[in-house]
Amino acid sequence: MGLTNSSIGIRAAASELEIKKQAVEDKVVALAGNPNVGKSTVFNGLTGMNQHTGNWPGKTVTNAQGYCATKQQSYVMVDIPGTYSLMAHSAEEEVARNFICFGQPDAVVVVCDATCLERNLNLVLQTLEISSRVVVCVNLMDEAKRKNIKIDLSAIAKRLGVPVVSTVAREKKSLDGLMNTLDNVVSGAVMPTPAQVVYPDAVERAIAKIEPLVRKKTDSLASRWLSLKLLDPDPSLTLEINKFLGEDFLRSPELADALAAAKTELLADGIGPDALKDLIVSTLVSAAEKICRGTVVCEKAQYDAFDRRVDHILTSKATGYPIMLLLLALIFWLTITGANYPSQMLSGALFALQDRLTLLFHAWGAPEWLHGMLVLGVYRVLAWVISVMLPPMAIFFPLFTLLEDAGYLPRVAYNLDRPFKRCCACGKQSLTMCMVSIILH
Ligand SMILES: Nc1nc2c(ncn2[C@@H]2O[C@H](COP(=O)(O)OP(=O)(O)OP(=O)(O)O)[C@@H](O)[C@H]2O)c(=O)[nH]1
Ligand SMILES: [Mg+2]
Repeated sequence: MGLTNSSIGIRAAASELEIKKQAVEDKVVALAGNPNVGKSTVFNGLTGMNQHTGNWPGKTVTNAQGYCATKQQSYVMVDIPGTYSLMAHSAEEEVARNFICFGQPDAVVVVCDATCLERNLNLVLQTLEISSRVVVCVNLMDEAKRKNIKIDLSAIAKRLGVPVVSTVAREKKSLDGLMNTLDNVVSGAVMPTPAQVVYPDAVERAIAKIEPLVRKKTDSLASRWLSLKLLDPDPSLTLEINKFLGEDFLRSPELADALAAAKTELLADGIGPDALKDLIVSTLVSAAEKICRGTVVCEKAQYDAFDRRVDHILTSKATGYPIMLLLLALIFWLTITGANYPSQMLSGALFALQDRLTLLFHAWGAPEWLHGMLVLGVYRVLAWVISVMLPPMAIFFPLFTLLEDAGYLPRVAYNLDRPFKRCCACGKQSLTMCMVSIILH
């Protein structure tokens, strides 16, 4: 675990990453993907670093960089926070979106969860709208195998128009294929031709109206994607676009007029701002569905029936909350009350040793100030800290890890998302709060 001030501090998500290449020919690669799909595990496997990993979403909240090299090429890998889409809803999703959209990486690896590939393709399709140098890394293949899910990777690659590789990120050897493919993409030996999502006619007409003007204004951002974003404005994204381009490019009267005309036409077709958002999302969802049709096969149609039943019990209103409260209360009780016994034993033993040390110092004829400083100062404080802090941590963290391995923590995050949202936070922060409350206790 690598919880540092830079990764959890108040400015963590907002901080921008300065890419530090070791050599000018280094290629910058973004590791993007949905939360909890193994991006940091891939990153650690490739770079030998120790980014925070764990079985719940939202561990990585800021970008991190590391280095790796193949025989052909050296890379700066950038581990970015998980995001379900490029329409960012939280600070860390903004960090991810900003790096993919404006970080100008030489390639983007979109790490996907093989057990729910269709849902993950939503982000893949959005990334393809921005960059053509994309490699799709279908991770957690061992889990897919366990669930009897068969994936025809080459058929998916054909439909997406970009290379698709499979990995089991916990096994470093399986990352070789990813790096070979990455070599081919960044060297130009493989030229991806990304599939383009086709939106309903009215939206396509609106894009066509403004895209030529957008293209005239900038060639560093994908004009089709940018046109779509102008039709469906997101204030934080508009701000980033202006920052990137160094101008408020909507001030161009020609573009502003064309945009107003396109929006009026959309409205005439009955497509207001909310309907446009829905249309974009539903088009992406059905495109992902089409790609997975026939290429992702679950041999057991009800392969996840048991998981779903357990999920329902753990996350439904009637049973989810009582179970969660009981479990968390039990863990806190075990940690707080249970720790009293080892705490007492430890403090008894450590303070008995303090008396011995005092006798020893007196027998040596050590001056009182030395005894006061070393025994009554340094040793006593250490003894207090160890006997108070060690037992609760030794109980809490293994129990928390047990819940994590069982996959229960994402359910806690899900259950608490709604109440946390009311306080302008999100459910996954509850997990950090649990850890912090034990540390503070
Ligand atoms: N079985 C299996 N587990 C994996 C694999 N790759 C990663 N994991 C596990 O999946 C969990 C999530 O991995 P992370 O690397 O933390 O995921 P992430 O995408 O960085 O997550 P966020 O930063 O929260 O978005 C961890 O418990 C990993 O050990 C894999 O190929 N197979
Ligand atoms: Mg991560």
